[in-house]
Amino acid sequence: MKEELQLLKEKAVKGLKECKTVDELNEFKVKYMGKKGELTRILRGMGKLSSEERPVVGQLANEIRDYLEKELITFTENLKIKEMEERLLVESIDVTLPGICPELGRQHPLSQVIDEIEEIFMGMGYNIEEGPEIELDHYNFEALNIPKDHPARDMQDSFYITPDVLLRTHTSPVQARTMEKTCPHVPVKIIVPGKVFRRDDDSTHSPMFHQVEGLAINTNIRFSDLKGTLLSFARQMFGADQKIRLRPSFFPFTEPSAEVDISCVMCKGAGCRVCGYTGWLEVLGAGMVHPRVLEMGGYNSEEVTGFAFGMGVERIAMLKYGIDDMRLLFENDVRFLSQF
Ligand code: 2U9
Repeated sequence: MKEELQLLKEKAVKGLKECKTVDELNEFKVKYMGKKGELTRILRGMGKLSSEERPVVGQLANEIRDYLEKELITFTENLKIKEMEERLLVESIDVTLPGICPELGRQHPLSQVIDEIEEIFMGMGYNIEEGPEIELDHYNFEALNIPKDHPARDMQDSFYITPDVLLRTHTSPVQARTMEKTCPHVPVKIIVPGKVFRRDDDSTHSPMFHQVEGLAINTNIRFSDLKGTLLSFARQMFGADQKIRLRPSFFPFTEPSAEVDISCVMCKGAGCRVCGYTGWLEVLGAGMVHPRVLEMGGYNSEEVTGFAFGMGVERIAMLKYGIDDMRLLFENDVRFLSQF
């Protein structure tokens, strides 16, 4: 058996030297030292040896196994280094080549406009509030003094889920909820951005669009505060030379109410196709908060007053970027979106 072991050692050393790859070394390990390997097979036969022979042969077999294991490690390390050197020669990297620039994504133009509006109002001390898109009839209409027979409350114009629950038609219910939450404290100075839903679908209307509405409540808030706030907003958003114009209007939740125009961003007021040759563009609705709405929010309308305003984000984005079809903002075509 000693001779058999010596022969095996010689054969194994020769076999080891013939290994040219790490894979071949792994095969070598299985062939000689694996569970069904040649060394293991010889060791299994040791049971037949006499008790004098067994320790001698056992020691020799252990020595051979240790020797082969050490050699295997050295060979494997050397081969790995050699393989790495060969690969580096073939796959060497030319660090002077220009890199491949990954295409960067960007914010959707509507998100950019919302962020910009938020920044402007935060600069004037407003907080940002958000609320549910699925809303109770109470907060969407009732708390805003919108009468039962108002066209917006018709099933044809709003997306009802049950008679009392609908997709909000404006972000105003968030203001109503904020008043309830904050009352009796003042001031309230919030803007509310978000998605709103109406049964409308053509080149200038989408069933889902975005609004930013604002609300300020305090002692002694006057119409002139509203005018000053909106002029400051228009100048920061559309340019320092902006003018605004207020025309009387009606909303159930404000009294008095106004439509707010800015001077045309295309012709600077001279008159063009975009502004219908008037020099003005309608971008906002606004007014003093109706005393009934203040009362429903918990405030005493004899002690505090407030103003509110609202704007459609899509309209602002279309004017700011010269986009002529609202649907482009919702098609997610990167050729369009990458321009902003
Ligand atoms: C409370 C009190 C008053 C919010 C207001 C408007 C005028 C308005 C439109 C602009 C374009 C909606 O997106 S649009 O179609 N909004 O004209 N919104 S005042 O008034 C409020 C809101 C909440 C508690």
